[in-house]
Amino acid sequence: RPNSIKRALQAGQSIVNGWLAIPSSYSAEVMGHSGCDAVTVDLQHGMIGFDSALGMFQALSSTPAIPLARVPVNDGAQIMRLLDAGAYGIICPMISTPEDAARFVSACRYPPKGDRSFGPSRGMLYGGSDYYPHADDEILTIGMIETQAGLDNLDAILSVEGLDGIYIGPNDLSLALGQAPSSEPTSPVVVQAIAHICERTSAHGKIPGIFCSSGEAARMRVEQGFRMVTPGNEAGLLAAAARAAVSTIKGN
Ligand code: 3PY
Ligand code: MG
Repeated sequence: RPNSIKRALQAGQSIVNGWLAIPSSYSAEVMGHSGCDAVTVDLQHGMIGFDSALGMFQALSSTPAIPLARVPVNDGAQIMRLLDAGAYGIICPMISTPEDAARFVSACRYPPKGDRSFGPSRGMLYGGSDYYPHADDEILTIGMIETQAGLDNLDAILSVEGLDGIYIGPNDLSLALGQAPSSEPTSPVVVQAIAHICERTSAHGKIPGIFCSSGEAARMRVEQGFRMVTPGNEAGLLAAAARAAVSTIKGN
């Protein structure tokens, strides 16, 4: 199965990447049918463990959205397990050095390109019986820039072969720059860092992505040049819609 978002991104298009924090295959299925091009199962800050993620990948398989996972940490064993479970791409937090990026990419690639161990049990059910010869090309590798070191080493990180793109974590990046955490930062130092990361990533021919907290914010990021954006996670969307509905009834 071709990775349609990788093709779209390679062709210069931008994609919408939904985000899941609720450990539910039903929520995953609903988000997968929402028009998102990809949906990320967040095992870092979402309330999700491996057993829940498995059912969520199965649910996403019944939708047009490409299933991605964010791992809690740059750990090869966890990355490989999620790929075996059918993730077609990994978003890895806290990439701060080119060594971090190389280790991350290596976990997503079979030898001789990397050190991914062989056993793509559900990967083959999702990707097809020809999974193995195509996996290295189809699996998307996205490293998160959200530390001062990541910012300092940005060009070296972007030079790592096999790294497809960058996702900015605006909350952690704000903290790293001495500001309060925010998904939509307004302090000039963070605004400038975000624009810089977007510009350098595009200059290296890689995919600039960023976590956002709403559709409106994500649309502004696309206009800024980002090509992989998130309209908030499903828990946030649920909370906002529920609040709006209740306040319509109560008139406050
Ligand atoms: C951040 O804002 O730091 C993130 O990782 C977004 O999920
Ligand atoms: Mg973060």
